[in-house]
Amino acid sequence: MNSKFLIIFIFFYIQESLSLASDDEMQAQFIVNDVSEEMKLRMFKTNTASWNHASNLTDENERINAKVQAEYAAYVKGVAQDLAVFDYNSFENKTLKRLVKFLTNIGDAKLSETDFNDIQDAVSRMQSTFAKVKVPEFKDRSKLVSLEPEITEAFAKSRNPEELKYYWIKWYDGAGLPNKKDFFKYVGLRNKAANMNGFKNGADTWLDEYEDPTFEKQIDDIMDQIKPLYMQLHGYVRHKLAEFYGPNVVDKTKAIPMHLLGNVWAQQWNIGNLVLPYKTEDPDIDSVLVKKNYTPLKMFQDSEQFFTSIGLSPMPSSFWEKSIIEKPNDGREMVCHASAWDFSINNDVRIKQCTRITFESYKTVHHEMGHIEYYLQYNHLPPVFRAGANPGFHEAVGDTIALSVATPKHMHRIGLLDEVNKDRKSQINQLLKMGIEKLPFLPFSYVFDKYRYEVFRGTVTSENANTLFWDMRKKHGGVAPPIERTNKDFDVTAKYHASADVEYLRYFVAFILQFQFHKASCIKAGEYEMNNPEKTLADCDIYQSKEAGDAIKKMLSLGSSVPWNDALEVITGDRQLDANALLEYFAPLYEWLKEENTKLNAHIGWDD
Ligand code: X8Z
Ligand code: ZN
Repeated sequence: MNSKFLIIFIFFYIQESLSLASDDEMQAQFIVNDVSEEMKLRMFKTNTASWNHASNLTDENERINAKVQAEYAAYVKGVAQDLAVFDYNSFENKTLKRLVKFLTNIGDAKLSETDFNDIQDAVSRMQSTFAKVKVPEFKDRSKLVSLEPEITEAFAKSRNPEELKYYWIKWYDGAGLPNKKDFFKYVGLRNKAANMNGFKNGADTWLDEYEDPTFEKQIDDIMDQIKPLYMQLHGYVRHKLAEFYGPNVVDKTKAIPMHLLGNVWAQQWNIGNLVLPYKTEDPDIDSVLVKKNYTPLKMFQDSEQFFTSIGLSPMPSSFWEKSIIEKPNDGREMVCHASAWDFSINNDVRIKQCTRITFESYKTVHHEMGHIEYYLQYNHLPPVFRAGANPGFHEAVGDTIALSVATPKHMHRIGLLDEVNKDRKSQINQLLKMGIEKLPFLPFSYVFDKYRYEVFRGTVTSENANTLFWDMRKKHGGVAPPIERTNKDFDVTAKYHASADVEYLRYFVAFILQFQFHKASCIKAGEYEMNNPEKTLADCDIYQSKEAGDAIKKMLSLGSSVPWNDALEVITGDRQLDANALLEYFAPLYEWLKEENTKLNAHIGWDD
């Protein structure tokens, strides 16, 4: 084609594509562009107010934060009203359609000003109450201790059932009942906002983020799929605990008393030294970290080093200046629960974490840095698309990296282990450590939101709230509180995410997804081959693999601009959440547990 014809062709082509965009679409696009710029500045302001409050819980900071959040909500509401005139479903441009859909689905901002302020106040009060709980120390009752670090450490280290029971009761009493009134107030207002946005209730608002009407059913199916493996692990752990504590503390056929599982909520069991089947030469990583003089800073530098080794971004210098990586020692109250923040402009990203020198905390550092990498990879997108493909994606990134970090191969590479023992005993021990970290979390996270769905849906009421919570924890997880809890108690808000209004299904999704991401990255890194005992999922370390890093980067840089199935396909080739990668990872453990439980004559399941 000669150049004159080419120019005429291009001219007609442009005319044609322009005519495809209706006037409505052009107008909507104009508003959206404008909003994107303004929103970034406003987000910086609201996130700054939240950060100032969360890192210093004073009344003054709470007041300022509430005011700034209300201003932002009014702005978002105005934008949604301007865009409400368009029927975005008729838009040809898919991206624009998605942008307008997100900008008009505005959650609590839809409420009246009074209701908005009320729900904000209720959540803010719950979060502060949770963060400020202090309880008398077990040994010296004149001294007060907090969840982080003292109570967390007692659960991880103490093997005195009386001490554990004492802290359990003090903690749940302190962070539970005082928040009950605000919790139900918040539930009522969230349902009201849900109705105003066209949803049946708050449960549907949360589930909407997964953009698939069958999602709840898919989660139920995954629970069923992993149940046989979980039951074997549960039976084995209970048997070992019964041997250690004796029949007066642990009954070999009933739900496990949860205070013995190494974690305040028994969500991830931190009792490796009690249940590891084999005595080996492998050292305990907690003590290695201490011996090697690890500091919180060194942990964060290690994590950054891993991410950059696969070609992801280093932390900007402001990250190191503005993050809070240790619990401040100046008497101020702070939300210690770890979090990662995106201030939306100037590459300002930060982590706030009360880091301890333990392997558990080391893995949380990677978890948090995974959030930061997501922020950095999608910051070219308009602000409404700066989110995980679904909430579970955001939670899975750092955990995927931590799966590599936790391999003996990697720990040897970075000097945490002097040698790697490849014998079967070390391998089973390693899989069991991973098993008690990952598998109990599935029924825990499943129940945590199933329960809150039932609250939003009205089946759980203020009258039956507490017994139903523990009934569900027992039914799905086989764990029980150390003493009988009644409806005079209220225990769900003793977990951060219930007091702080954080949806929790995201973590269930992340615990399945991270194995899908791990498998896909391991294949790309040449570290995994099906049926090759030299290249298993449990052994794979994607450190320094640019191929794996590129695939992860591609997925992260999409943010929420496309449905999550598309983002998943980019890295794994799958379009669905799928527990098979997790089951494959743990397959040798499953076989071992079945054999061992038969030998031990361990009971499987739990009686009522
Ligand atoms: O809350 C978190 C992170 C912050 S997004 C520390 N996690 C859940 C929890 O602590 O309950 C990570 C795993 C589950
Ligand atoms: Zn997280």
